[in-house]
Amino acid sequence: MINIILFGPPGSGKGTQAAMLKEHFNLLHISTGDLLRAEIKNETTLGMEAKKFMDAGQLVPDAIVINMIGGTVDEVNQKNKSGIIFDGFPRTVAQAEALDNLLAEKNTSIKCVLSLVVDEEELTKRILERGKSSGRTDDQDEATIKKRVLEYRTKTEPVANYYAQHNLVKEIKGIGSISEIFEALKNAIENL
Ligand code: B4P
Repeated sequence: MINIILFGPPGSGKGTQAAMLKEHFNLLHISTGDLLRAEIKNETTLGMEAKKFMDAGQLVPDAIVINMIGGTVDEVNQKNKSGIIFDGFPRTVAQAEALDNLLAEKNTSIKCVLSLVVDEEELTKRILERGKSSGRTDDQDEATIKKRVLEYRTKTEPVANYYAQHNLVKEIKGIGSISEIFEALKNAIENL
């Protein structure tokens, strides 16, 4: 199985690129951001709890996210996919450890972490632009975006160090056209 983590700060293009890569490589796309937004839309207890954190630009607690991801991994066989592309997960070292355990139970593992590199000025610009039409409250003001980037620097960047110990991280320039970045990611996966 080709299991890949698409890694990077908020607004770096993880969701955009994962949608294209899943088609090209027949992968199951697991986006914790999308799963959480679906829970909010359906007004579930989990969604209502997660919303408080998301609106404040904070990460949702690990227990909620890890619990939510459990069953989704099984869909890879049910849907006859070649592997999984994780988008926006794991975002903490505790989530990375939980994912490793979950995959080990299925006799598989992460093959590569593709890390999109984008500077903060560009991230803020992209997220504010998306906020004009996305309806996402976490996209609409600069203070919340700054908080999200700070959460990334303090809690999520250590995840890259966790996987770097096993030599799994490859950095990809995340600035340029969407198709240029797709080509770079596609080549990296083909070279695995
Ligand atoms: P996510 O839904 O994961 O989203 P994101 O970080 O905002 O964006 P992404 O990197 O996917 O950017 P996109 O492609 O959309 O997270 C939202 C929130 O959910 C988090 O803040 C957190 O609260 C919570 N959450 C999610 N997962 C969690 C977890 N595991 N643990 C705890 N909490 C969790 O691109 C952004 C914009 O840029 C788009 O408008 C796009 O069109 C544009 N764009 C993309 N590529 C571009 C390019 N090359 N050039 C110009 N614009 C580009």
